[in-house]
Amino acid sequence: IKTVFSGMQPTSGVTLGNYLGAMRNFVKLQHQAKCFFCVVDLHALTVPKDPAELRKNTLDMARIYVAAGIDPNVATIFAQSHVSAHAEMGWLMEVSCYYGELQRMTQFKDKSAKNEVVTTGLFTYPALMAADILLYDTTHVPVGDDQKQHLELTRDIAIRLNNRFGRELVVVPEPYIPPREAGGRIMSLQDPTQKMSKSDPDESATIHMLDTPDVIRKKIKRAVTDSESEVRYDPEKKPGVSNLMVILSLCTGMSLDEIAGRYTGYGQFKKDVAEAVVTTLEPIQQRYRELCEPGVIEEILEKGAAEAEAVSTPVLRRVQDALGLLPRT
Ligand code: AQP
Repeated sequence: IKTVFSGMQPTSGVTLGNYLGAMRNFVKLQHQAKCFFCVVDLHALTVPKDPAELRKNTLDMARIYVAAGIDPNVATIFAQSHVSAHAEMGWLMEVSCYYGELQRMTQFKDKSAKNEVVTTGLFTYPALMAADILLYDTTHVPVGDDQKQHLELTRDIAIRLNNRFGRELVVVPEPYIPPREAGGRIMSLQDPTQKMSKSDPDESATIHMLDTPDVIRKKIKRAVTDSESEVRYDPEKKPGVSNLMVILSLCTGMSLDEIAGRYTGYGQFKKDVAEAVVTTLEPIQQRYRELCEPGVIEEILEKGAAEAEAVSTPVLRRVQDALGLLPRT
């Protein structure tokens, strides 16, 4: 692992799924590789947003990165729109991938069916995601399981460009996706066959990273399980219980086997899951509050943008040149 890039959209209500599936790995990887963690505000615009809210959520997402343990002196944290290479490279990726490829993206199918307004950007979003990744000569991309298809497209575009130009014009990135039992797909508390999602209209289905301890306890108490009483890992037959087991395992370090051997019913099990989540999120929430002091996160983003620009501009120039765009003299 040499270079890591990942991004999260600044939508309000970052979830426990975002944390366990992706952000937790960002924190680990920052000590193993050069890391770029982006607040992808341009991606957030694919679904129309209130401007003031988007600005606030962008700052909040960056605060949550730092609060979760990403050290801005070790990794680069920045806002996507602060580095114009992303938008420029985005266009170059749009002209390097095919309409049919974008049409096959299942996230577009899901989101366009749910949203009233379907923007062109929602359709071309995976091309911008490819740009984000390829701009840093990224070797590994830590994301949740739901991003697998988009990442596969990024790899296809990269391989196509390299074949066309007969050299390693861009680095072909590898996915870094945890298996399901390691948090790759945290499920909804109300419908454990669906992924936990920020945009779920059912509040009780999702744990947000900034939920209070009482709210977390209530949501886990109400989480859908099954009519048995056995705590056993079986995502097919017992999706609700298995999901809670994964959450407990990731929040405490206990293995799934240890957890299975510990309980004879769901009452104490759910209480322990709730306390483990509260204990995991409380210090993050405390640091988040400290980071709300004016100017603190803005300074981190300013420094991050300069670092990101220095790395991405030469890569953009390399791709522009290969595609035949005239350099400025
Ligand atoms: N349920 C999940 N389990 C594990 N990982 C998850 N991720 C999202 N949901 C889960 C991962 O978190 C990162 C956030 O990416 P994003 O901000 O682009 O959001 P998203 O992938 O569109 O998913 P969300 O957060 O649930 O938003 P909506 O509701 O808009 O779909 C990614 O690495 C993602 O894989």
